[in-house]
Amino acid sequence: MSAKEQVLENYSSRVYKNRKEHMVEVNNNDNNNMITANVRAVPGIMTHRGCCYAGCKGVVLGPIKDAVQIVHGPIGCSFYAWGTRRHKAKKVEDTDHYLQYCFSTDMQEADIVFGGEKKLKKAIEEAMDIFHPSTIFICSTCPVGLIGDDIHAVARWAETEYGIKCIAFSCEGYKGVSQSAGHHIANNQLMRFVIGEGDREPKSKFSVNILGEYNIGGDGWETERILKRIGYEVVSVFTGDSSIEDLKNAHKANLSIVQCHRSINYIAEMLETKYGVSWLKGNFVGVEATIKTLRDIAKFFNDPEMTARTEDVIADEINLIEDDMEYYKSKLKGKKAVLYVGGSRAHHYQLLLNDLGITTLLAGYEFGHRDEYEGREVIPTIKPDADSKNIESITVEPDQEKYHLYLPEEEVNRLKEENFLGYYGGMVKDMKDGTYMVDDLNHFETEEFIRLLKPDIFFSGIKDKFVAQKSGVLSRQLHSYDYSGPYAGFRGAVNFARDITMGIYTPAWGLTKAPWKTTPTLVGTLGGE
Ligand code: CFN
Ligand code: HCA
Repeated sequence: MSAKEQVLENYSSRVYKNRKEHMVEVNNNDNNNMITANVRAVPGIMTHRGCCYAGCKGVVLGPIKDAVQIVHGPIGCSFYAWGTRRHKAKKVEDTDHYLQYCFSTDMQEADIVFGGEKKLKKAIEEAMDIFHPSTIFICSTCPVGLIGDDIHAVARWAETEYGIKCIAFSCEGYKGVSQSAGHHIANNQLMRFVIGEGDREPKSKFSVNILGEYNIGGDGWETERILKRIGYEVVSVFTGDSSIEDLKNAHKANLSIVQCHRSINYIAEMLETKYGVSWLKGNFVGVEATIKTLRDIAKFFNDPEMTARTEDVIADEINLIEDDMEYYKSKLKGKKAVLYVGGSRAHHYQLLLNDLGITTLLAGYEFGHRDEYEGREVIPTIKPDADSKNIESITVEPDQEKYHLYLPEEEVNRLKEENFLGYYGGMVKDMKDGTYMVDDLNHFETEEFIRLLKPDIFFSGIKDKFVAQKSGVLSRQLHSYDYSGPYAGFRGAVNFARDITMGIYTPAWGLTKAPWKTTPTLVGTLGGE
């Protein structure tokens, strides 16, 4: 019986039926790797997912450093989305920087009964008195939606009263089925109230935005370092180490490079529709992936000098890390991994693991949609203004089902003759037959799959890290990188390889024995004395 069947057979028939649809044994020969994703979790099943508010406030808005972000809600929610994610940012002299502060209305029972708008206004007054910010965000938590406080009206009041920008985000935790709904809400409001307001012209035509890069453990800094070394101008980063001023100018860039597609595809697509900024999916996690992304960008700009410079930088960066990577590869080759992260990272990190000779046995997302698993069909299309740019870019169809892949005419004709069937994104094509994709992996399934698949390493978040380690399997966090990073780009690949080599080879695994292996931890009698 397959590992998947063995896990599923523990369930009641109702849960079996539900969870079966979220597990796929990969078979890339028959292209029938359909999975159910982005739907409600079975109540009580101990899912590792987060909420809409976490996706909006914690993930997309959290890293913006010069906005005072007031959470309208209980202090627990406020603290959670402030102190846990590792988006790094540098203070720039003479600019606002509020990331070290946790702003909260600290809602109490009386506010729930009598309404919390007054308290929210008070919080804004206080923030204005103490910090004089030029931008304030208000983020709702569950109770706000339930009692009906109008945060948008309060935001309009603050704008008139203080002449500042104040944006409200109705991202109550219960909206949608996971963090994913919150990404969408944050994206929509940034598009509506921030992007497009700037008039800073880029200095050169080689101007780019990096979308879906939150600078966890310094990843964004490594990506920017490489791009700047080649000669690109980074107009804005959404939203790692970012400022409102930079985000306002995103529409001025010539290309958006999308690192995490899941959390920001809405902005990439809206920037294209509204301002004609093309975008391409990149990935700076993994050495080969980084090289491919840099070449794709060079192809987009189609400038001989930049193309040559790209190759020079790639060669030099490889030269600097080659020996280290070879050493770590010799230690890690043949090891086996399981990855369970929120969205795109469960795919991206497989590519870095491939660079090190590590095979992925199982990968899953907390809240990925079907296209992150299966990919989305692309249609080769002749670029309408072919002479402006010789590009490969992707745009979304109104029905959101398919993407156009814009190419020069000859290329489109060639692909059509070959009956080209292309897929954009999707991790299944990068996974081996017989491995597993599991959506919304829960606590029970985590334990069971670890027992059955016996991976050498389980990449996780904080909620599942110790489930793995207590069963004697190393776990490294792919959300926070524990206390390490960056893991992106060339230098990041070496950091990552070093960290997992240290973890796997630490003698600690041989020195510990879980107490329940020798002594029962639960003793009781049934119906007895
Ligand atoms: S930094 Fe990103 S890469 S934004 Fe997203 S989907 Fe989360 S916070 Mo945790 S680590 Fe994770 Fe991704 Fe994009 Fe991070 S895999 S769950 S919402 N994520
Ligand atoms: C979130 C944020 C999170 C949580 C990480 C974890 C992050 O989804 O609310 O569970 O370890 O990366 O900080 O994904």
